[in-house]
Amino acid sequence: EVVKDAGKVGKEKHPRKVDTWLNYGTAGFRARAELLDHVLYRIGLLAALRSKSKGGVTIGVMITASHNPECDNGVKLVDPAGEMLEASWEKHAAHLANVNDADVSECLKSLIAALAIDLTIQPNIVFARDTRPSSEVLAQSLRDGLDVMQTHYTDYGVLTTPQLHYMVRCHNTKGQYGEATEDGYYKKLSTAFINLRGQKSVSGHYQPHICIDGANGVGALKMAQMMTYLKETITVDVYNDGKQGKLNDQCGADYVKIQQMAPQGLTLGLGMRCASFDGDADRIVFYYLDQGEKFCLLDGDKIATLIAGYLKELVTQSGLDLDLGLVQTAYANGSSTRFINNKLHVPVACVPTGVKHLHQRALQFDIGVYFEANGHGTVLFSEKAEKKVKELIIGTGVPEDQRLAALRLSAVIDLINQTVGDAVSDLLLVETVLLDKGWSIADWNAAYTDLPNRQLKVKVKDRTVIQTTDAERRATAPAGLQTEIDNLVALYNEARAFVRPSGTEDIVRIYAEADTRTNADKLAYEVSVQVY
Ligand code: 16G
Ligand code: ZN
Repeated sequence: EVVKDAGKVGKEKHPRKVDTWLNYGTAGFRARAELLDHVLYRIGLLAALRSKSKGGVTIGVMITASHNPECDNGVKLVDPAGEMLEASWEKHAAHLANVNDADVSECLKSLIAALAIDLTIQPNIVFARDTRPSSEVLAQSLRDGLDVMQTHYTDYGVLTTPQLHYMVRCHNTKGQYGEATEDGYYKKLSTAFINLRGQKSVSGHYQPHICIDGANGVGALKMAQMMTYLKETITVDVYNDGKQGKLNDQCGADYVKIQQMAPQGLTLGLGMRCASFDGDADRIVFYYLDQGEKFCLLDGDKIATLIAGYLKELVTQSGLDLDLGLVQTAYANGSSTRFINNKLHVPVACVPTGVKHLHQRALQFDIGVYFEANGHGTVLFSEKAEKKVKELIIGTGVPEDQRLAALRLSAVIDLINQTVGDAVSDLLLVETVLLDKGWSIADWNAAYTDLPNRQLKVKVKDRTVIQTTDAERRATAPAGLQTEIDNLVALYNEARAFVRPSGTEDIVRIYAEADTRTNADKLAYEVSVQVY
């Protein structure tokens, strides 16, 4: 019955008006908002099945297109522990989203049969949306799908993506991870943060003041809310708060990272320490002007090294036997990888682009730090790590400095959003480390010097002809391309370059780094010519 209704309601209220094939890509479905009405409806149906297939645990749905322009939108499913949808379900999602209206019921039926889903199980869903004008209407389409499937759901309204991931995890751990409300989220993070600041007074070069570019999105709103919980610990000025500018327009973390310059709407002056969020606040990058007024960017690699270095010190002080590792992608600056290997002595793994790949790999360490250079990242603490930290805190005869280190580790566990990268949570952790070290942003930046780098994108007829291996660092097709790249790279010092098809846009991306700005730019251009 339900399945039949699903097809009927879809046809009547949410027909598929286009025949563009939409893919469940690296970060779910993403397209121009007007193409997504039927997709949201059908995702409602699929989310219900996903929850049923997991015995009725809570599944999340987030409506956002992150750093994409305001006219785009998107949707992704969040699995029970707050992680990305299991890869095998991506093709089910794509199939259901793209069949003709007449075939929706059939598609559902075959999924139910193939996956042996028990239809009597009550599905549970939580969902939220970003601030895009189109998000509200799309949320209604989603609700229609959930209603047809007689789903029990909580609509959180406007949230950041990481807040929604947090809610999913809270629901499925019976409050152990935190309280499944916005207030619960702010309280959990702010308590840990205030606790970590403890009696420490501001010293050295650290200044407890930061300017945030909110990308004219949800992050600006939620950061302002978080501020009301932070007491007198730090002061934050929020720019690009959405009152004037357009979402992600000449601002936000993606813009700042790619353009390597300050966003519109925030006039960067000497002595200012700034950070940009992206449109759904799951990425953050930092920047400032040095004494020569040169723009300096501290991206995901810099954040990763700061945090990994700090955690390594705490683990060492605690005396705990825990293996700490860091996960990066091909985009990680060569200098950062060298620094991690040679100075931090922390093992580094490299995986293909996309949070799901980094997250999976980070789970293999006792403490896994992962960051994409674009500013998306977090820290994962294994059950073993959390248990050992707890035991040390309550243990008898534990030397005071070891116990203190364990207490700090325990607060970091609460401060970091372990479900996914979270700009607000990452910001608070960075503030914690800088205070502890008495560092200015310039002190932090001095750890190593980034190699100049350039990213380009090229529109090609068919981007799928480019295939890669070795975590996207080498091309296996078309034939001869990698040899050309190798020959070009060999002409420069400290150089590296790769090409890969984008997982979110119909383009090919090129990355190059080399000893000088001019050489990085030149190499990127020369490689791009090979791709045409
Ligand atoms: C998505 C990914 C991000 C990745 C980017 C690459 C998630 C939540 N987000 O935004 O991690 O860096 O795609 O895009 O997985 P690209 O394939 O177009 O370069
Ligand atoms: Zn994002």
